[in-house]
Amino acid sequence: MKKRTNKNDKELLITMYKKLILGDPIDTEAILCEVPAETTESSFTGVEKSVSFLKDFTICRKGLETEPAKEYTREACTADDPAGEIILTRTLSDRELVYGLGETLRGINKRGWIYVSNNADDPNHTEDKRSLYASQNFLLLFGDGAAQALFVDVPGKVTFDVGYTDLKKLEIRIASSDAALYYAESEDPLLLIREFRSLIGKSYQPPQWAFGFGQSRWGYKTAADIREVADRYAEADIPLSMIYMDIDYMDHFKDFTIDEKAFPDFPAFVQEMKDRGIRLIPIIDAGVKIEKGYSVYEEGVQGEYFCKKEDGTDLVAAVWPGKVHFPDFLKPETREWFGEKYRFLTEQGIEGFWNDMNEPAIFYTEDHLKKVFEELEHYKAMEEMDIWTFFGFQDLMGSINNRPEDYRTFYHEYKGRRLRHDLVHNLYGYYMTRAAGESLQKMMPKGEYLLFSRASYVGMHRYGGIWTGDNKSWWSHLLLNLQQLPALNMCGFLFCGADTGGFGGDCTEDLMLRWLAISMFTPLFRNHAALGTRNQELYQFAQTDLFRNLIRLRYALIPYLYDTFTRAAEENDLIFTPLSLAYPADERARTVEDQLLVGKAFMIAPVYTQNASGRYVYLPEDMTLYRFRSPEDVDVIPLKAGDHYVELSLGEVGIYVRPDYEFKTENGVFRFTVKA
Ligand code: MIG
Repeated sequence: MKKRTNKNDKELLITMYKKLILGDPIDTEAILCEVPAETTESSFTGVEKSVSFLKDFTICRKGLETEPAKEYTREACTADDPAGEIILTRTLSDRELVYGLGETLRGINKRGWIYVSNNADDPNHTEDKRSLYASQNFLLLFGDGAAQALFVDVPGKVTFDVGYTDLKKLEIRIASSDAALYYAESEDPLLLIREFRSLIGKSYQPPQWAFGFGQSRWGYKTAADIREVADRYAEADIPLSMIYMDIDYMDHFKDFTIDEKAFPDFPAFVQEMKDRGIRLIPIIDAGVKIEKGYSVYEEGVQGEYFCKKEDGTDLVAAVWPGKVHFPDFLKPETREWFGEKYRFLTEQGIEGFWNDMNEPAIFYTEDHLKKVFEELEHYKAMEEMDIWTFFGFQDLMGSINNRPEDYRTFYHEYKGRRLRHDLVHNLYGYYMTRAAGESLQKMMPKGEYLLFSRASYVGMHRYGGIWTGDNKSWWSHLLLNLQQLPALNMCGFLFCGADTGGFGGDCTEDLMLRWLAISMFTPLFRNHAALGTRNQELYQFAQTDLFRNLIRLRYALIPYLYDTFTRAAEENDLIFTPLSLAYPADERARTVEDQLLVGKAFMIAPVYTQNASGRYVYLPEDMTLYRFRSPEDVDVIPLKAGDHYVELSLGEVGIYVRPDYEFKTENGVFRFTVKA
């Protein structure tokens, strides 16, 4: 891709992607450069249309007859009013594969389900769900003729029906009459990914120490709790580079405060841990506690940094601290102000953060709660509830949090427009993390910081990574962990990982052993668990030797993973490549959903079922299996292309080195070099 500069000094790209603008879309800044819009079919209304360069798609735009108002609050643009909607449809051939969509549920191939981009705080990642915490609207269709890529750059709700309603149809429903669409086609699907990545800008890369192993748990309350974790890892002789601090460290869950009783001399404690090779990584939540005298709140009100309601007053919602205001991260002034707040912690020696609850999660809004109480009066007065009344009552109580209606009651200021929240909902976590990233870059000596977020949108990948949120200690979530990686990479999210061992639910020793054997390959490598679940620090389990050796294996892999990461960031490449993309001529490779290439040198095929002695592995070419029990204890097994049953007991990790590569150990570090 070539670049040239126009008179405004904005980079104009000569790219294979073409842009279609419908109506007056919101500029999300997902795409960094100005892609010339080749066709501006701006105002077709209510008619089906095939636009020449969106080859196989039919577009139907149901919009307003008039030009969109600058005040972008019209009801016609809501998800519930079909007057403002764009529908893209396309037939899927039997042989086509549909990849992408970033952080979503189900397999690498997205066919056969419906996905809704609508960032959601939902801790139950079951197969029937449609939304997770992220919206990454990039689709790749390939495997039958030329490959096609489509990016739907719309920050509100977008529904991707990928063969859900009709197995052979793709239908994309945009809940707005305004959209920016980017489309390209090529014989080479990997080229489409690289080109897309060059449009959205270089991925965030953390410092190398962030590739170490981290221990986290919601519920470490005091310095003593954290010291105990460090001590017990040291006693077990298991390497540890980070301990995460969850909301417990704050004073009443207030951002940029520390509970001084629990952490009497925080800077000294940070230093003490750093001297032991452990960095502390605190959490930051989106909501700012409403409390007289709390400087962040006072400044936020004064500076008009918070999201406002229709009547111009600040929205009052509730999250962990109780009542909060939400910073309007879409305003540059708010971002600068909030980003600068991280200094409170960096000045005490902190070098990394995780941003949470930034969908944003809302336990309830003050306004809605009032209505609930009013309605309760009505129920209270009843002699008896019939069953439908009872269900209504249950609903009233059970759906207080994260209500779509609440997301329509507050506004953002963005590029001279007032935007109702639901129309830009999926940008909130992105812009919170952008606020943090832009400031941290300035605060850190080398410009290097660790930062990742729960909610995201394409574009956020330039400022931080992501973790995939509240998974469970379920075997199915092992496979999900692996299957989410390629699509995250496609959207620029290279620094990513899942809560190892599972966040919710109780983790067993065998689950943890198998999970580590997967997540040791992911850039973000963190054991995290929810309050109230069984303790799952690695020293809690009996077979300490196995755990130690798995973590030692990770550390031996770090130089390779870091180099692979750096190259992927520089060359807009994937770290995790599905076999279908790496071996396009191989019929079997098309459907492999539980193996991945990691960088260029090797493949992984981990065990993800309980009580298995190993698993079937498909080799698209001859490979050498290195079956590790520790960095020093390894079986070397040359394998021919084809199917193999590979024995892998608990604590064993298989690395399948590709024929052009050679594996060596140098001073305890693994090297995979191209054969001479
Ligand atoms: O409502 O801070 O996903 O990692 O431990 C739960 C407590 C809030 C959700 C995060 C999780 C974190 C938890 N948070």
